[in-house]
Amino acid sequence: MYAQEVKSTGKGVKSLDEMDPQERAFQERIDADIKIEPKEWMPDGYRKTLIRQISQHAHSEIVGQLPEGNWITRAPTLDRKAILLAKVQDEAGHGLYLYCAAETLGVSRDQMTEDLLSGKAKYSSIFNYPTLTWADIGAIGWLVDGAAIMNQVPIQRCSFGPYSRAMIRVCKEESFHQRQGYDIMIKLANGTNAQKEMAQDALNRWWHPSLMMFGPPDDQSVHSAQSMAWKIKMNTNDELRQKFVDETVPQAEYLGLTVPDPDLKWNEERGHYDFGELDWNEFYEVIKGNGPCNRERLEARQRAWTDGAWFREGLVAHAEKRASRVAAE
Ligand code: FAQ
Repeated sequence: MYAQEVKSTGKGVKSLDEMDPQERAFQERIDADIKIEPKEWMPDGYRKTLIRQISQHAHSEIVGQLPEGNWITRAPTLDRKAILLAKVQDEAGHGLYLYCAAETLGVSRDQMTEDLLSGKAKYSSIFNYPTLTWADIGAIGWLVDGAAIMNQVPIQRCSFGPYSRAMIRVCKEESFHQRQGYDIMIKLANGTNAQKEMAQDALNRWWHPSLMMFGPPDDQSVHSAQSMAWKIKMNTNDELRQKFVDETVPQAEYLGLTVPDPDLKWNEERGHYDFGELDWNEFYEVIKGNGPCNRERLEARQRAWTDGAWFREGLVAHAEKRASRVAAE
């Protein structure tokens, strides 16, 4: 069996000529857009990269419930509360599909949970920022779900069957999330002066972290080249970031809000917006665990795990009792 560790650096991507026959046949299937299914042979590096990306993605959905969950009890109307509740529940569902997709690759749910709770596993940087006002709920739906869609729509076409199929449903739900967020922003931006200021303040705080969701600049991205060759990623981080800026700036203009970037300017020649350099030190600090809410988020997940122990134990006891009754019959 082919067991060479594929180094996931841009430079480490092998050409077809450098591959052994099994690996070459695998790559040719990917190049022909044939999906890879869990029980089929795959290079170790492909499996590892998928486990890393899908589990990080699942953790992001789970931890991502926390910033918005913080506002469920304080939503301004019953309708807003019902919508937010449904949205946060959708995120839990996304986490579960994704954990299942990762499990098909041989990693256990327990292992993934342990990695999250111990702080070993990464989850999206964006969820380490606080939700200070109701407008933040609008900004998250509009910008964070908007960025998530931009990233995940192409992954619907990725090479691994379970991940690509999970993305189809996830993207449908994310579209509703984005619309509900933008709807909150429309109401606030057209409300009183104080409401408009609150919307602007949320945009000011969430704009740059949302752009960082796409990952480091291409020249610092460790995994992009190999992940793109394997069609685990379909675009580079900078390509998707640019697409997001191009689509979102007109939406901010429609709201009458100002994107907090003095360097933002339409570039006629490129047919894209130019935008200012992001603070990548901030990004690396956040993913190292030093963002404004990293500790709080992890503690919330650890508490939920501990508090839920009685329920998990109850389920196991019930399943064991049932199994022994069936065996006795
Ligand atoms: N945060 O070489 P690359 C959502 C890490 S879901 C934290 O470019 P890659 C729904 C990266 O892991 C949001 N870490 O990495 C929702 C790697 O470290 P490692 C999540 C980041 O994997 C909405 C290192 O930096 N979406 O929002 C981040 O090729 C509202 C080098 O980076 C997904 O996970 C980051 N932002 O590209 C839920 C989508 N960026 O692992 C609730 C699938 C990079 O070597 C409420 N994932 N890193 O230790 C992907 O498309 C990719 O994994 C990227 C990163 C694009 C995120």
